[in-house]
Amino acid sequence: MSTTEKESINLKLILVGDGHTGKTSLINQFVNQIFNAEYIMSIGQDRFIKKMNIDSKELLIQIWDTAGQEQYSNVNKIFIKKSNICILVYDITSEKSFKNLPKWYNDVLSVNQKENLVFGIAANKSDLYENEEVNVEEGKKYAESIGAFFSETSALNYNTVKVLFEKVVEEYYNKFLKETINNKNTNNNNNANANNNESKTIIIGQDKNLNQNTKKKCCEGKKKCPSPDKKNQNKEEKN
Ligand SMILES: Nc1nc2c(ncn2[C@@H]2O[C@H](COP(=O)(O)OP(=O)(O)O)[C@@H](O)[C@H]2O)c(=O)[nH]1
Ligand SMILES: [Mg+2]
Repeated sequence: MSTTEKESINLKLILVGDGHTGKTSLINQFVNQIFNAEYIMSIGQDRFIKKMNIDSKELLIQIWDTAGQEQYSNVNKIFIKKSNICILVYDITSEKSFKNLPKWYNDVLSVNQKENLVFGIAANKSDLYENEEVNVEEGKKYAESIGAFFSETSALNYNTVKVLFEKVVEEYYNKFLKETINNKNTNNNNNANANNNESKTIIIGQDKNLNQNTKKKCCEGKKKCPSPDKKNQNKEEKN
């Protein structure tokens, strides 16, 4: 890829879990670096955007907040379906919120069976450890069982929240994007007519098409494509 070419990568991330576990607070801390001790009821979904940089690439993370009491709402389902990353949130002071995680996990899988869906688990309210009802080892064990990244968070503490979001995004990037982007870069480097000022957005979810484009060769997919030198050589041999 040309060094002047701008590239934005859009990723969709959703937080699910029981009400009061701290989903809205985690997002608020990550996006705005603030914590509000009052409970602000989330109505439907709210969408937030956060820019991140990985591998000198700019990622635009769309973060969707959901309302716990609307577990089965169609709106929730639409956003779950579109997401690339899902963070399951429980409150370490509420055993019930932890026990409900498998239900949330299965709900997500029932609408989003994408192979490339990354899961994270936030064991939130870690600052309230005196009132802990769920041992951290239990949380880790469950995360391991579903192949999710596990993180203890406190919505009061930016660093803990940053680690959670960054790790899941990095995991998605390394697993599902890095290779596609590198292939695309090689392809672009070989394209002598590349427009250096082009600005491109990769919409995740269409990356299958993107792969197909990068695979296309000059002979439209024919396996053996003689290089120009070889073609000339053949001509000369005939003459
Ligand atoms: N001590 C503490 N309180 C939190 C934390 N996260 C959220 N809260 C509080 O828990 C309540 C519910 O948080 P909220 O973000 O609205 O939960 P949601 O329903 O999952 O979106 C609010 O009063 C928050 O201030 C946390 O990490 N530590
Ligand atoms: Mg909320």
